[in-house]
Amino acid sequence: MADKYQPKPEDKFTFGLWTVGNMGRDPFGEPVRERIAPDDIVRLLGEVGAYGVNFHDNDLVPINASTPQRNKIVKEFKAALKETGLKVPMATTNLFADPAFKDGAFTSNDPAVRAYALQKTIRAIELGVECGAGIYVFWGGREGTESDATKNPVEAIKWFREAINFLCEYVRDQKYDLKFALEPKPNEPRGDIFFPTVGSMLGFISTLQYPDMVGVNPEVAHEQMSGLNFMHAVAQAWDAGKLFHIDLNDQKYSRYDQDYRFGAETIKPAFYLVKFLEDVGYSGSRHFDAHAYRTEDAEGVKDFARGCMRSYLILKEKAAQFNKDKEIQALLKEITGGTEKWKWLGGGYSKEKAKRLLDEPFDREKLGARGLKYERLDQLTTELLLGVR
Ligand code: GLT
Ligand code: MN
Ligand code: MN
Repeated sequence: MADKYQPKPEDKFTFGLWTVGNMGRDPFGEPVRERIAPDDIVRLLGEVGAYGVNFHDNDLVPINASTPQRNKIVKEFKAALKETGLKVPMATTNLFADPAFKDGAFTSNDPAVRAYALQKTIRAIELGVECGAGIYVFWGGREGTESDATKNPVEAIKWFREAINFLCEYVRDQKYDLKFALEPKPNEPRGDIFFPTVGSMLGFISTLQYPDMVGVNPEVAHEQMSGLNFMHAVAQAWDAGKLFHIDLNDQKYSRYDQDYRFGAETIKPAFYLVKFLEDVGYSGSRHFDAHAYRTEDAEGVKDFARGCMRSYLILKEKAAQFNKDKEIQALLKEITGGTEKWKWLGGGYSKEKAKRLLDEPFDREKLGARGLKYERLDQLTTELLLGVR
């Protein structure tokens, strides 16, 4: 019998070259795994059943590669894409690894660094478009400070806006079919990073010259680092029409950026997230921005990648079960009932409605005395997830 959790292209599961290619280096230890060439990563992803592969410019082409070297690498990479049928839905720029970016890229205090960051991004956009990318991610990993003596945040926000506006214009000029997705993170590698949460990024987008071209790329771990509810952040992005991409992974709350396998740690929040994405019909990539534990060898990396996709599909199945569960649905109906009586108040303000509302007699004590049965509903959800329903 075919495995019902075998990923299919329509699941839109993607990984970055930097995720399965992660060599397991950390601030205290040297790499534990060999480097894998980009075309071999593509084959590895094809083997485990992914739909696509994403990259930073320098995941594919080393920062100091000559033009002939670049062309050779891209040719081999494209051949591997053709061979496996994998797509490149997203690309991005590495604006954080090189020492030139030690004080940020678009928000560096040095105007020459800001200009270089813009040039590097334009070149990386060219590379992404050449490989078929439709989404371009901006993760401002070093756009921040350790000491607030060093940078004026209002200036930094203006520089960042200028850069994004410039790049939007460039993309329009070239007539590329490309949208931008900005990825927030509260800290690490900087002490503080500007635009730390999905909410702050959404606020910033509305100040741009071409806000329709720009959305967000929320990452599970980045909101959880701040102790926030990721699904709520995603819901706000969705409501604003800004959920252009998503980075799935996991981690223990309020810690450093752990980038664990999706579903490795916070099963219940992961369930509500998958249920949300499936219920609303999110059609973008399900990108796993995570990497295998440092304990793993090459086989362990495949276990990691398969685990991300398998957990997503299991949680998707659980979400469908939740939506079909008679007892759960009856409780939900009860909880959200009573709308008929108050229908007249919907659809916006009118003088008449305000008057009618002010005349309405409310039984406050009765409202407060009603038990909501949320304990029951939550327990049923827990039991469903634990597989005893
Ligand atoms: C880096 C970071 C991620 C970003 C990637 C895109 S790179 O691994 O931790 O959250 O999404 O630049
Ligand atoms: Mn990410
Ligand atoms: Mn992360």
